[in-house]
Amino acid sequence: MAQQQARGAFIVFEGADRAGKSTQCQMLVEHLQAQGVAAELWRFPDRTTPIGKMINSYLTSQSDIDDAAVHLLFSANRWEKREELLRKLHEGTTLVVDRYAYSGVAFTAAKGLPGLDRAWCMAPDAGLPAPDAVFFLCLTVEQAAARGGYGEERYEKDEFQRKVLDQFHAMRGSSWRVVDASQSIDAIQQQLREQAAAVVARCQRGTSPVGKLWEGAQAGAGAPLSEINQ
Ligand code: DGP
Repeated sequence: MAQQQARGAFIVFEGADRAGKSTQCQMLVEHLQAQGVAAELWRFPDRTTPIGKMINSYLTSQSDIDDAAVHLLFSANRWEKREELLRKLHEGTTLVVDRYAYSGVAFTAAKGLPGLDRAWCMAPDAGLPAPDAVFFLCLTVEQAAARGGYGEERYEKDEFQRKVLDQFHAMRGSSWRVVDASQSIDAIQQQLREQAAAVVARCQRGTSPVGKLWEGAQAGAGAPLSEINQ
């Protein structure tokens, strides 16, 4: 069997709004860098690109975009970063990514609109690079609300967040590591560092090529799209 090259790890953080993803991502990247691991923090949506600017305008309610169309924009925002993402991984840089296609599926499927079921939501992201691990920061809507409630953006409402959480849980696959986000920041970070170290080491050994969404056990425990529908 041909020897794979050592590469960076692709680690995605997911969770509902206010679970602490951004704080934990930042801390993890700083920790990895301090350990001598080349690491970068990315986030989706990337609001800096032309597509990302349209998404930002939608999220901040400056514009209304059809639900199917905006779903495709979020996905396009990931596709437009695909080449750079793969290049970085193959150059040996570990990417810690704040949200990815799982948010894409969860937030649109949670709308419960006719025709936009989970299978439809998953289709545009099929073939994107699959993360080596998904760190899911698990927090109930009540716990999130106790942190000071949600902000002003379009999706930041209790009832909707509850539906988003249900969608996330339905997508949990074998690459997911669920972390109780109600613990202290340091306790959560400690667990994430241990998990990340194992993933980074595996990718450095060069035995694990970058997978593709939604192949294998990346989502829905590997169930075919037809079985994940709804
Ligand atoms: P953030 O910048 O992480 O706070 O995300 C902004 C909001 O956009 C947040 O409510 C989650 C939502 N979101 C993130 N990714 C997607 C996506 O791919 N599709 C949809 N519909 N919403 C998303």
